[in-house]
Amino acid sequence: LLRPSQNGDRYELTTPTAMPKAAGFLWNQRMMIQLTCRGFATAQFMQPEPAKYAHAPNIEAKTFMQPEQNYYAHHPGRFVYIKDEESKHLFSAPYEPVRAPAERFVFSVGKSDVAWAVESAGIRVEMTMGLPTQDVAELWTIKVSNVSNRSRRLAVTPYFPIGYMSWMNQSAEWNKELVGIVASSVTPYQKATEYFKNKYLKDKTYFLCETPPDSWEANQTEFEGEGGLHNPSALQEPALSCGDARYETPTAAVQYRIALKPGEQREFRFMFGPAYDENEVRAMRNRYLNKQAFIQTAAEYAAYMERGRGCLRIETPDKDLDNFVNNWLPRQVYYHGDVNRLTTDPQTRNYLQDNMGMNYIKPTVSRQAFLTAVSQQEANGSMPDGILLAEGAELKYINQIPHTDHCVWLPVTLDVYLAETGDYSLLREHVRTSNGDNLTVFERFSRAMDWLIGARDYRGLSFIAQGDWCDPMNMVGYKGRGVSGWLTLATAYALKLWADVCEHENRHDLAKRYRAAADDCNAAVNKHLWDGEWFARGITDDDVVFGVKEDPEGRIWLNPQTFSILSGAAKPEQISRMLPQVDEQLSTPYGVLMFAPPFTKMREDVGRVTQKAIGSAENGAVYNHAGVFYIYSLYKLGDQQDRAYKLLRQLLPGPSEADYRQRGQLPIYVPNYYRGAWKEFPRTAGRSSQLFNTGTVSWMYRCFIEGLCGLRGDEDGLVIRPQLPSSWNAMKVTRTFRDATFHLDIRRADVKDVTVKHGGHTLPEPRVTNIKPGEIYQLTVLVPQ
Ligand code: CEZ
Repeated sequence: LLRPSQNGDRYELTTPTAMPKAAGFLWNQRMMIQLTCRGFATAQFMQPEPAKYAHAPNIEAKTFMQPEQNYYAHHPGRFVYIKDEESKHLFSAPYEPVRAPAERFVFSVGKSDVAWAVESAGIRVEMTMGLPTQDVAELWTIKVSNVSNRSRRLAVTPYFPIGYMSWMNQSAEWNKELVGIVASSVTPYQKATEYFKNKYLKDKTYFLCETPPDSWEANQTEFEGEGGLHNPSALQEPALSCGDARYETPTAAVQYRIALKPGEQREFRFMFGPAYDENEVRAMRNRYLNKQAFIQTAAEYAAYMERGRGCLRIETPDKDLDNFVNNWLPRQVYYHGDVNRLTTDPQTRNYLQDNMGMNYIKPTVSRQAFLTAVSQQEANGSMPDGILLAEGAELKYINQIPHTDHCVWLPVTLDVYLAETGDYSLLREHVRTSNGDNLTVFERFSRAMDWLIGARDYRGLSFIAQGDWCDPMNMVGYKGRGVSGWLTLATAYALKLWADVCEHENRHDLAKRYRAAADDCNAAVNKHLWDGEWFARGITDDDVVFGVKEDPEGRIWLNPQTFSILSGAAKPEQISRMLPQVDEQLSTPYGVLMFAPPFTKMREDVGRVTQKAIGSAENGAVYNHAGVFYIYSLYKLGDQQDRAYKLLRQLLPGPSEADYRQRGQLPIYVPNYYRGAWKEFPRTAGRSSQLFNTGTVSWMYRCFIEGLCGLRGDEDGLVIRPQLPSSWNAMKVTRTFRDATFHLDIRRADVKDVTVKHGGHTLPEPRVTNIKPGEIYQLTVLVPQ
């Protein structure tokens, strides 16, 4: 079904039907494309708002990226039909639209390309797609080989549907000079002011051929005829009709009639992408559409991916996990930090956490992100719902709904920046906001903390307004009174982290003040929200405590338990009650549920979250972001490595075939959720959302680095406290840290505490100081049995 390549940097899926939505993705700073094993594609590019160059066959709604996207015959994709002129046998690669069973099928996802090899009736088709590092375009190579022992005559017809571009104006035609189909459109709008915004949009889509085809078709309806996509009428003719589309749905189909002797092959190259005008198409063609440029571009792109390789290599008893941590997890972290989910207004908490991951890849990017974020701080110290990243960008979708947690993420993510770099100078940078205030980063963080302290009710609990971390929890506090237990705890955690920084900056007065406020938050939660065995989630506008024993739905929520551990609200005795409840009520074979039981109907004093499909997304899924917070808190406890490791492993599909099938996703990224409702709907439980935009990954990487491997920096050193699961006796780790390289040979031994040996000497404590850039440290690390 599924196999990793030698070093795990590719995964190969050998059937298009067992995991039909399994996909790979590539990106650069201007675009992203997700390709499924069956050949469907979802691509978007930034201009600067996200836009498409291949569309659905009808008007599409514009939203943020959605989970569990469905595919259908006319979904955008990249396909090639192969027809044997003698036998009339027709199939398509990779699999859609014909869906003819292949004798051999390999979908091979690499870090810097996506490829297929498909064989049917003695013909092999190999397709590979890569991206340029800077430009928006897809570079396709399609190789057709005769692997039978007789000569063959074939019609080879790449088919790249362009779809419904615009209700105002759309067309497509062959362009002889450019050697390709060029489709044109006008982005629809109503307001005259929009015209000026749209004027320079890339409203053309091109499909260029390196080799001129024998015929082509630019008209979708003509291509399909009465045969439909499974057997297009155009393929019954001796040639495509060389037609155009005039306010008709454009498509790009081109045909090569070729003869291949046994063992012979032909290679074709194509480009697909958006452009402003023909000059741009021409320039793109000249730049990329030849063999040499393809090779060069692929090498550049691979180097670009390599810059995201991260700071950790592990060798553990779990090879699949090693593959993921060494190859794929840093790549997904890099993606988040590199492109901010391809929006111009990332949610503030996402922006900060995605950049938190970047500390392990390129801390200068994280540093700049703090400056950008606080440059948009409100005068009252609060943070906006989204951070605007482009000129003229606006807060959209969810960012128009007031959420109250954004300030919390400042110290939480700064904690990683400081641990990774020791660069406290960031705090002394001056940042001016549009209201004219010119304050240091330190002052801005303090203001944010003051705002959090102030945004609490008479009980000392934090107002939730129309949401906290949980976006769709929009009706707990919309009347202005409801409070969030989780946010109160997260506030306490943030305040404590910030107090430590104040201490470091010799602001003992402030440290004291923020610690006292944190204690106050913790005390309020203990007083009002401890339910005997776990913490409740909040209190509604009408004073109803929820997330408690009496609740038949939404009885126990994970986040308050997690953050009570992080904030110190939960005493050891409380923790020992909570953890078994989490195990019992929230654990599934696919990870830990965000809460349980899921809601089956609208609860008007909780909100939209209760209306989501049972066990999907925030309605009681294995919502991995919440899961990984919990894992992090378990590692913080220091004596929970088995619970932590089990859950950490469950974030990833596999390694059993049954698990891969159930999740339906390749182990090359972590999705934002797996379906929950494990007890209610076991058939769909575990199913991946297939959405690789998720705050999970920066925390997951952190859990491997700080938790499992126990390698966390402090101001002038690296602390070493691995937390191996009890079933492991040893592991090897390579960690780069502050430009030095650490090779750690970690094993169990008869020691009382972690013991680190360097060059024959035992260090006085498990901590390396005086780290020299460029130096390689060989360490032996002994951990207690
Ligand atoms: O978005 C995520 C947010 O990006 O949901 C998380 C939240 O903490 C992240 O910041 C938990 O709510 O509005 C909706 O209902 C959406 O479902 C979003 O909540 C959700 C989507 O998964 C975004 O991809």
